[in-house]
Amino acid sequence: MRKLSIAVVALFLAAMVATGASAHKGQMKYMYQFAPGTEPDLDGEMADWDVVGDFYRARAETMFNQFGAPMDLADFNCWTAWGYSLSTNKAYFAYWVSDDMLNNTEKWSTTTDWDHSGGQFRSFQQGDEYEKRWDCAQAQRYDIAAPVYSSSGYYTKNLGKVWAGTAPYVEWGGKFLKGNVGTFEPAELFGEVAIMPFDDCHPDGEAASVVHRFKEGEIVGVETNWGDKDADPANYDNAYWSVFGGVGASQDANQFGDYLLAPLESGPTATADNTWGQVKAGFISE
Ligand SMILES: [Ca+2]
Ligand SMILES: [Ca+2]
Ligand SMILES: [Ca+2]
Ligand SMILES: [Ca+2]
Repeated sequence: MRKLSIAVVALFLAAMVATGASAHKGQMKYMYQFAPGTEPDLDGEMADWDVVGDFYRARAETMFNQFGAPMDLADFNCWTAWGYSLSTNKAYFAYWVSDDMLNNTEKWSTTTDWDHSGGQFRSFQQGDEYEKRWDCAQAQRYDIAAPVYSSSGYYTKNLGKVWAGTAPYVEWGGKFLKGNVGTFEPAELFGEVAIMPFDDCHPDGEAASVVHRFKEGEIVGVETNWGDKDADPANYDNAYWSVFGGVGASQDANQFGDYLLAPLESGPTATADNTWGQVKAGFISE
């Protein structure tokens, strides 16, 4: 096991060097690798995420709040998980949310920096032309309300490049598991989203943009936020939850956390003596 741990650390450091990782927020997490043909169906059914174990999930219990409200799982509860596929070259984001009162202003604000370049990516204040070109270009902010239809008029949205926030660049499935939106009653929902990754998202569309190519073992930058608004849809109830705790992540990719793109659970790395499960144990014990 000691030998395994050393091998794992070597892999880990190689990935860090390869991506030029800067200091990001929080503790590294892992994106599940879907084997070709096993990518989730975007049908709103959760079952195809059963293979994505707890190791890959972020849960409300470990999220950070930028404001004052204490953790209360009856007020807000969730899990999120990220996956990717080398076959489809898409990122997959799944979430279960339980909320004592769901408004149609509530959503995931999900930010992505696939090549881990870091840096400011919105609100440059250098004029409209500059903003049009560079807003959400080198990192992206997606607002994901689905299956809720947002009061702002979307299920999914890219805040800087409208085209990049809709199908086929962002596709989703989802449904309510309990209750509904706007009823002042407890509600639960599930959603699953597929995102085409960009290193440069251009105002002229996909042909003018640079698509990111996922590589196993690379580290990408991501942050995921949910502001809980209950009685008053215009106000957060002192609750703005994030997976990594990066303040200002909506415009600064240096405030994201890190996800390592995991190897297949049952791929070439999985032999009798060296399964990814043991690798994960190595990470934990080291
Ligand atoms: Ca599904
Ligand atoms: Ca709540
Ligand atoms: Ca709420
Ligand atoms: Ca970037």
